[in-house]
Amino acid sequence: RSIVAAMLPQEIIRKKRDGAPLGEDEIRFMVQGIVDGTIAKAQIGAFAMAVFFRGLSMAERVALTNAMAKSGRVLNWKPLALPGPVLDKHSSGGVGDKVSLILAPIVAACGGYVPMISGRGLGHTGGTLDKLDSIPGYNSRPDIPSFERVVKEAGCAIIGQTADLAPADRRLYAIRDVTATVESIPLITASILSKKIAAGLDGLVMDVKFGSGAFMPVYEHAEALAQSIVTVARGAGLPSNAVLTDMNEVLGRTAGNALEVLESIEALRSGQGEERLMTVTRA
Ligand code: IUR
Repeated sequence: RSIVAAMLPQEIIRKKRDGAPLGEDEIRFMVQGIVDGTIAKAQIGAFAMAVFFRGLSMAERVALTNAMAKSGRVLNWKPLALPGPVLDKHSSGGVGDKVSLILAPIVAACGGYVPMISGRGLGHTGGTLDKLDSIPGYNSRPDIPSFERVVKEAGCAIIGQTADLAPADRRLYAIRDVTATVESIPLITASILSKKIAAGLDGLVMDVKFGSGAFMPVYEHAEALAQSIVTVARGAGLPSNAVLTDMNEVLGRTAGNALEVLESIEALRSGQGEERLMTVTRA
């Protein structure tokens, strides 16, 4: 406690600004201050910019991810005694990417359990949450007990980000958004994985998109993000793999929220979705 009390945000920002590695305790202190409001928005913005230019080592990324994951509620599936692994797939997003809608029910049919927490679209890409919200009456923000019940009974549930999972990420992301610090691989890694770890998963596959229909068009950047996510997830104790997929063309036959839901249902009913879409889903 005395060590924590002796820390100053400006000293930690200065250290990272000058390119020095941060300790786990310093990273935890920053995340704590982001959540409890004791660190000013200006300081959070400056910290994000220092990370943007200086980067974070894999060890620092693991520390940031773990601290953010523990900043709120962490789901625990053990008490439900599910007879299969708790699994998820996350995509960095791309035009026409409807893999989640097809994959979650398939994994459930194979005996896995998929508590999928999805996001909105970013830039010109569509988010799974936007697609589900095109279904009249679909409740994409149930309370946690309903979410757990549906995962247990149906084997999968896809919902939006809840207020109590990884609150540090919501605060940090809002500031990144207005300080030109979104495009940082260490910060993207911690943002995505903090939410996945808070969901209590046993395993994760990351689908990193590249090409004109993706948030990150350049292949080498997508590859670096995939490497970062897999390394940090494993470092944080979450078994993980990644695939890299080409989004220079729409994945599947349609782009547009309601159309993509229809295409996904059709692919599941017929077992004959568009070839590239089904190849990515199977991978
Ligand atoms: N999605 C996230 O959850 N976090 C990020 O930083 C980005 C996309 I970029």
